[in-house]
Amino acid sequence: MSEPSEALGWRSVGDLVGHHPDARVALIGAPLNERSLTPGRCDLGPKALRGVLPRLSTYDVETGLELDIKVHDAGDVALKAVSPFDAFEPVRDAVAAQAHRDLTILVGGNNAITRPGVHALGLAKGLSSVGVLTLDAHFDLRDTDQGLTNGNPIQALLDDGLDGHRISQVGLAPFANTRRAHEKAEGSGISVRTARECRQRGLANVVVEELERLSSLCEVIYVDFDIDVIDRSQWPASPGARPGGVSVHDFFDAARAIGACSKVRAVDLTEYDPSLEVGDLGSLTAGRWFCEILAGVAAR
Ligand SMILES: [Mn+2]
Repeated sequence: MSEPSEALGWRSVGDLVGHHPDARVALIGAPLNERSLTPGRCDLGPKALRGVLPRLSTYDVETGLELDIKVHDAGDVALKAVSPFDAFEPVRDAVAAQAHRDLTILVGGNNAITRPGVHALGLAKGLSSVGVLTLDAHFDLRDTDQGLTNGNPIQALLDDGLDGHRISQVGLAPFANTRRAHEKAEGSGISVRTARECRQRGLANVVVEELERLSSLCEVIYVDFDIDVIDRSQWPASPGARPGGVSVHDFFDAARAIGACSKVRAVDLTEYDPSLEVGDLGSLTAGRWFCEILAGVAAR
């Protein structure tokens, strides 16, 4: 049996994305690939995400939802051979240019796009108005003295003055982080939720608790989906994913809950490397993530 497609007359999520200046949601590609700790091709992520959308229907058989949210495609930020340091302003400004919408979806690229994305939300009322939630197997709290990489966006944000109490980190994996990073996180007030806790209590439950906590402290929330939080068997297309990560089912539920939170004004998808793709698993997972985010926005 073949998969349905546009050619068979189905309305796809790809049909929702285009030049729609008045849309509630914007899509921006941020193909940043420099200074990844494990060299790869995260720059291919935006193209792969856009390319899979025609294979996704707008209809959710589980809830009866018909996705009808237009998405303004703001294109890609030009980041070829650009360092995370030099990417800061163009990524920040690209996100800020869409910040009047309900939500901006920033598709990486490596995790170094998160810092400028957060700063974009802080331009209006300062960094202290912004909360940050990460779904990530890693703390991303490596030192910044050797420069910005995909391993230190959260450390860089702390250095910028973001109060750790306004940061929630969900999905931390064992034997993938250092004691030093853990102690830094706890010492700076970051709320730390491990992969085991997410498995035992439900990732979406943990995420909703953290969204509520951040909502009480912040005016707007930025969410970083470092896709290596997903179990490697279900998500091979990222250098950092490990066995024992969260399940895709839980990841999708969490994405919908995050999309539904009206304080969430920008989300990113990072560390998706299509060159590691196995059987379209990565692109279809990224595409479903996009659908779940939109389904959440539809429920606002
Ligand atoms: Mn990360």
